Amino acid sequence: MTIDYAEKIPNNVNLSGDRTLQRALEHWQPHFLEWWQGMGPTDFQNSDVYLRTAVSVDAEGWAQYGAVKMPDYRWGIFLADAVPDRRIGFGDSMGQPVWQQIPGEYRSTLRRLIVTQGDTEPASVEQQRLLGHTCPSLYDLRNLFQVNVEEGRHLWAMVYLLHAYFGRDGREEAEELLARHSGDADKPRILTTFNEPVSDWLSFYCFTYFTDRDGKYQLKSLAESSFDPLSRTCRFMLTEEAHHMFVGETGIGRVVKRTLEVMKELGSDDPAALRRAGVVDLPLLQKYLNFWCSSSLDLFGSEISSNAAASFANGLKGRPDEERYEDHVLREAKFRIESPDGKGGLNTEEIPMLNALNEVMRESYLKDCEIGLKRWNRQIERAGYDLRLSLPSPHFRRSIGAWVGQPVTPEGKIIPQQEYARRVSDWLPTEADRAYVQSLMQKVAQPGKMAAWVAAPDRGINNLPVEYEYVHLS
Ligand code: BYC
Ligand code: FE
Ligand code: FE
Repeated sequence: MTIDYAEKIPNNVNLSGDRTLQRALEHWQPHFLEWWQGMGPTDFQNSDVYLRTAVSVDAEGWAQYGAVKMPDYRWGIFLADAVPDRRIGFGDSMGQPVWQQIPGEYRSTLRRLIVTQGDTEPASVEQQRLLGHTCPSLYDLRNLFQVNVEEGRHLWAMVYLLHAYFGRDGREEAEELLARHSGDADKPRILTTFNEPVSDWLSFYCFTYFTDRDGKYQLKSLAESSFDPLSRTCRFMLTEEAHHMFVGETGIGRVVKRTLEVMKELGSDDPAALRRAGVVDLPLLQKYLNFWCSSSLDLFGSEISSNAAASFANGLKGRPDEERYEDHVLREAKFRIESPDGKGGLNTEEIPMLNALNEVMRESYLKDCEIGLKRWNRQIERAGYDLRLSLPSPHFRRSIGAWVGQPVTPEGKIIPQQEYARRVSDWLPTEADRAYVQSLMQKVAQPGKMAAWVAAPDRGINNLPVEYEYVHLS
């Protein structure tokens, strides 16, 4: 189904047929644009950026590429095509027809899920707003802006649901999505990771690798929802999400590649020598991986969660790729879970699977995270070095759930608090590490040129050469 671009708000939901909704969204639109100008990428608003814009929701040929000034980006409302006779795929009402309207008893829970999802999208744009000034290349600058405009569109996607299905409450929530700000002392964003600054490009690559991947998993689980408009909205958002994670995976891969080149030139893997040479030594990269992975693991919520149990049983939020599983009701299933006993040991308990669904999802997320690690480690192995990058244990540095404040190593070993305090600077970026990374962040803006700490990508965007002028600065 193609998208109607003639309308003020591009859409494929026949907005012109629903005057009330159209008016509500047209009222919100200038607030969004004000937010974009005030809280979105600083400067660059008059630059021509080679962006992709969704023009259809068909899996093939859904996007069009061309030079666009960001404020002119056609943000709009696009739902994946309806699946005829779609049935509820999990929970206690499995097999019944999906809902086109929200059952009254689930209204507040669904609103909370949609608001939480919606809150992350503009939060990420705010976190990344200064990065343009230190871009390592025009290719990267374009990718940053591509991610930013699409997160802006994901906000539109959730605002559409709030306006269309939640009446006045929904309109108020939509305004609040523009009023909370990442890192704000009084009105912060809802979830932890979205209040962390993303002030250098190494963090940006890690964020798009780990945090956008949480987005993938949460969107997949909401795509299973019995509330069909939510499902269709999330299914289309997932099409855009793949590129965000691509930016992260290839970004980190390019950092590794460049560091290995310099290691070879110097004939050394000494971090001090590598820092003098102006690249990211691999132990430093490992600290950034530890930081962003552990932060993103918090986004799955507590290991034991009655919210997750109720959302699943009621058909609001499923597991990612629900069809992979055999049991879709989970009234009998159990899950063994480990928690710290407070004395340096572990408690193992068996809990109802329904209550463990956040943990189940976190586990599948971590498996997905391994894919990039394998690629980067292959690069290191081929270069003849023994070091291997790894993911931290899900018990390391948690700020949500059973492991909060526990002294656990990245390998998952519980150690005495004092030892933890002594060794934590080996595992997480220190002030000095961050200052060093910041010192590498110098803007490179000639077509085809790359900053010295990152290798060029293997190929450009949409079959264009890497040297293409992806952003025409004005
Ligand atoms: N930070 O039972 P619990 C994306 C709260 S990323 C702060 O443990 P539950 C994107 C929780 O809200 C995807 N608070 O967890 C990526 C609850 O509070 P209330 C975002 C947290 O409810 C990059 C209390 O703790 N989408 O799209 O089962 C760029 C107890 O909750 C945190 C979604 O998250 C935290 N980390 O699950 C751009 C999907 N964790 O209600 C975009 C929608 C938990 O008692 N959200 N809490 O006040 C959800 O499905 C669930 O809200 C969560 C939490 C998975 C986040
Ligand atoms: Fe998003
Ligand atoms: Fe994303």
